[in-house]
Amino acid sequence: MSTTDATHVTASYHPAEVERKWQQRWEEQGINRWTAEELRSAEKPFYNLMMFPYPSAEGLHVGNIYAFTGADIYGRFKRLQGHQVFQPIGFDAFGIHSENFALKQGINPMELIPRNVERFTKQLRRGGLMYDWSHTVDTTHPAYYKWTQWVFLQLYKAGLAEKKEAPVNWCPSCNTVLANEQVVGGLCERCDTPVEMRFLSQWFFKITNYAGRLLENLKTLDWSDTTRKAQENWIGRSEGAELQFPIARPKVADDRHASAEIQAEKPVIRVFTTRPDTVFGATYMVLAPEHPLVAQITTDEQRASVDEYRRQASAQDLVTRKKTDKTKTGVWTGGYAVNPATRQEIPVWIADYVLMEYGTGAIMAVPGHDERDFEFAQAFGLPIVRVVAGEGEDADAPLAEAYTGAGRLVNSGEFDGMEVAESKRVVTEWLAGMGLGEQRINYRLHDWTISRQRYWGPPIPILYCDACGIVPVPEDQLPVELPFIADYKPDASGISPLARHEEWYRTTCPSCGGQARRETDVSDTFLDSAWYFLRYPSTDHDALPFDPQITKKWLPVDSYIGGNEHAVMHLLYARFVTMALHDMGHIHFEEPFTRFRAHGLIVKEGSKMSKSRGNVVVPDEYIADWGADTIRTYLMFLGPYQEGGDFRDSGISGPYNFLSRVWDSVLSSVDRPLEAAVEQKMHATIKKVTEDLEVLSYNTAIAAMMEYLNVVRAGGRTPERAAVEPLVRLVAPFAPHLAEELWERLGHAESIFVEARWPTFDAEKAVADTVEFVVQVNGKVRARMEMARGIAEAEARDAALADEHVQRWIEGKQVRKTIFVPDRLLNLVVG
Ligand code: ANZ
Ligand code: ZN
Repeated sequence: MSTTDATHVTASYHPAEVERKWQQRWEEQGINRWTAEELRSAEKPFYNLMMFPYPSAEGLHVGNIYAFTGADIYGRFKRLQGHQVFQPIGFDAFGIHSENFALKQGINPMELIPRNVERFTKQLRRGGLMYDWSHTVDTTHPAYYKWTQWVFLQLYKAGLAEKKEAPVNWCPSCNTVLANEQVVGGLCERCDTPVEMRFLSQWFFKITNYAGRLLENLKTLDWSDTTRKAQENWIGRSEGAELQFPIARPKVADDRHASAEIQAEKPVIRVFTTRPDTVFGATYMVLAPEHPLVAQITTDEQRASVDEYRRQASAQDLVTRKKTDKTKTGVWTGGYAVNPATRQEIPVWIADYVLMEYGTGAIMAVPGHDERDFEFAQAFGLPIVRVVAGEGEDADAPLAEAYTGAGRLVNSGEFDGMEVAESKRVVTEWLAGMGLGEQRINYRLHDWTISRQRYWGPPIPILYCDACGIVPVPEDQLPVELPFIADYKPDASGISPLARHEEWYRTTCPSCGGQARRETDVSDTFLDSAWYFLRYPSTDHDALPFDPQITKKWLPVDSYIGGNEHAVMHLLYARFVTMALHDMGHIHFEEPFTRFRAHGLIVKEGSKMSKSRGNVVVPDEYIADWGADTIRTYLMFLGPYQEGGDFRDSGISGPYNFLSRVWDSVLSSVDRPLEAAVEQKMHATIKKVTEDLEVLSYNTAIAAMMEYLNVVRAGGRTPERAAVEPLVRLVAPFAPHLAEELWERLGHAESIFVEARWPTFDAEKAVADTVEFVVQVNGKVRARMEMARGIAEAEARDAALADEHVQRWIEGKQVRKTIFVPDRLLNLVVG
C-alpha cells in the first residue's frame, strides 16, 4: 500500500530534497561528531542516551523510531540551549533475540547480524537522528566484548561472580535457561513452550549483596515513577527475623556416624518470618521440597511419598511454583522440630508453596494468622491456634479464616497483651537471648544468572584446570574470541554449542601450564548492555574500557530514555554493575542514569503491532513518502510521549500541513515590527514549548506551535520575520531538516544546531492580558469567558450576567451570593 497522497506536496516544500541535502551536510561537516579532544574539553557536557536496539529483525519498526525520536528531540533541545550534547547509538546485537532470528532465517548469526546492523544503520540515518556515528558500539565486536569480559573478571575478582548449582527455568524448545522475567504464565516468553525446572551449574553475579543500596538509592534518582516502583517491588525488601527450630528426632537411616555428628551439631531448621510475634502459633513447619534437610528429616516410612512429591514439584517451572492461589499440596516428612517458644514438638512437612530461593527455603507455619498456612492446615487437619486478638476479640474467639489484622498477643505466655507492632521486636530479642533468633532483612531479589548455554554471546572468560581449579583468563589475553562454528544450534542436551569444539576449548592453564578447558557457556546479553554507556564516549581508546578523564567529564548519563519493559532487568543490572565498578575504584559515581524516562508504546489502529497480525508499521515507506520531519512530528503528536499513541495513516497530513505552513510562512515573511498580539503570543508560545520539552510533553508543544502559527497567519496576514524566526528554532528539534533549510534561507551560514540558541521569552510579555474565566451557576460550569486579567469581582459578575448562556440558567431567579477566585472562577449562587 502506498501512502502517497498527491495533495500533500506543496509547490515549494520538498522534504525529500531538503532532507537529503541536510543529512549529507551533517555528515560532511561532522555536525554531530565529537573528536576525542572535543570530548575531553567540553564545557557543558550533556550525555543524551537512549536504549540501543537489538538488530534482531529485518529492520527497525516504527516503535523504535518513536522511542529514538523522542530522545533525539530532547537532545536537540538541550543542544540549542547551549549544551554540548553527546548522543550515541549502537547495537545490542548478541543474545537470544538475535540468535533466534538467525535460527529462523537459517543463517549463521555471525554472517547475518552484521547485515542487520548495516540495514538498521541506514534506517537510523534516514530518520534525522543526531547521532555521533564515530562513537557507535556493536556488542558482538571483539573490540567491545573484550571489555565485557573484562567487566566479568572485575566482578569475579571482587568476589561478586560465583559458580553454583542452582534450579533454573529451562525452556525445552529454545534449549536454554530463562530468567524468571522471561517466563510468562509458566510459558517461555519467546516460544510459549511450558518451562521446566532444571538444576545446572551456573555462573551467578551476587547482585543480592547490593539489594539494600539498590533500593535506597532509588530515592535519589529522577526516574519515571512506574520504573522506580517496578524496581522497588522487584528488590522486595521484607523486615523480619530469622528463627531457629531445633530438629526433634533426626533420623538418618543408613549412616550411624552421620547421625551422631548431626546430633552433636544440634541441627536446626532456619526460617525467615515477617511475623516473629506469632511464633507461639507455629503449629507445624514446611520445607521447600528441594531443601537440603529433607533427606535427613524424612523417616523411612515416609520416604517413598516424600520422594514422589519432590519429583512432581521439580517438574514445575519456577513461576508456577510461585503462584500463591493454587490448591495447597504437601507431604509429611515423618519428622518433628521443636517450637522454640512453646517448646512443643511440631511436625515438619514439605510443600511446594514454600520456595527454596526465598528466605531460607523453610517456614514456621502459623495457620491462625497466615492465609496460605490456614488453607494448608485445613486441608491436612493440622492444629490452628490463635495468638493475636483484634479489638474486642478474646483468646478463644474462633477463627473462620486467618486473622491478619492488628491486635494484641494471646496464648503467647509472658507476651500476652502486648501490641503486635511492639512484640515483633520483643519476641525476636527474647529468642535471640536463647541463641535461637535474630533480626533480619530479606530481599526478594535473586542473584543474576549469567551463564547461557547458547552460541551467540561473549564466552565467559574462565578456564578450568585439573590442578588449579577455576582460573580467570588473564586480562592481557582478552578477548576470548567467539569462534565461527557451523553447528551453532542449541540442542536438548543443555550443553553449550561451544562444548562440541574441543579444538576451541582445550587450552593451557596460564597458571601451571597444564591442560585446561575453557568455559563453554557464554554470558547473558544483559551483561553487554549493563555497561555500554561507559564505552560510548571512549570508543577511541583501545587500551582501556573507558578513559578516566572522559568518563569523569561525561558520566553519569544526564538523560536516558527507553522502554519500561526494561524496568527491572536492564536498568537494575546496569545500576548493579556501575555500583560494583564504583566500589572497585574504576569510576567516580555509583548511579549510571541521573534521569530516566520511560516512553509509551505505539499501537496500530488500536491493536498491538505484531508480525502475525500483519500490522507492523515499517517506517521507511512513510519516510520516503512524507519525509522524516513529518513522520517525527506526527509520531510526537500522537499522544503524550510517555503514554504512547495510535498510528493511523489518516493522521499524517495534519503535521505535514503544519510543517508546510511553517515553510510558507518563513519564506513569505517580511521585515516589519511585531504586532502586539503576535508578540504576546510569541512569548507565551516560547514559554510553553520550553516548559513542555523539558518534561517531554511533545504533543502539547506541537499544539502550541500550531496555535501560534494560526495567530501569526490569522485572516491570511503576512507574517513578520521576527514572528517566524523564533518558530524555526522552536520547531528545529522536531523537524531538524526543515529548520536547517529555513535557517539557511533566513541568511545564516552555519547549521542552526551549531549557531542558533533556543529562543528566550519575556515572562511578563508571555502573560496574556485576558484570562479565561470559568463561570458556574450553583457550582455547575455554564460558560467560559475571556475577561481582562485582574478584573474585579463586581465587573466580572456584570460581565457574566450579561452573557446569554449564563442568563439561561438564572432566569427568574435571584443571585444570592457570588464566589470569586481572581483570574479563574466565578460561581453564581442563585435560588
Ligand atoms: C510466619 C508467618 C506468620 C508469616 C504470619 C506470615 C504471616 P514476605 O512479606 O513476602 O517477605 N515465607 C518465608 N519464606 C518463604 C518461602 N521460602 N516460601 C514461601 N513462603 C515463605 O513474606 C514473608 C513470609 O512469607 C514469612 O513470614 C513466611 O511466613 C513466608 F502470620 O512466617 B511468615
Ligand atoms: Zn593450572
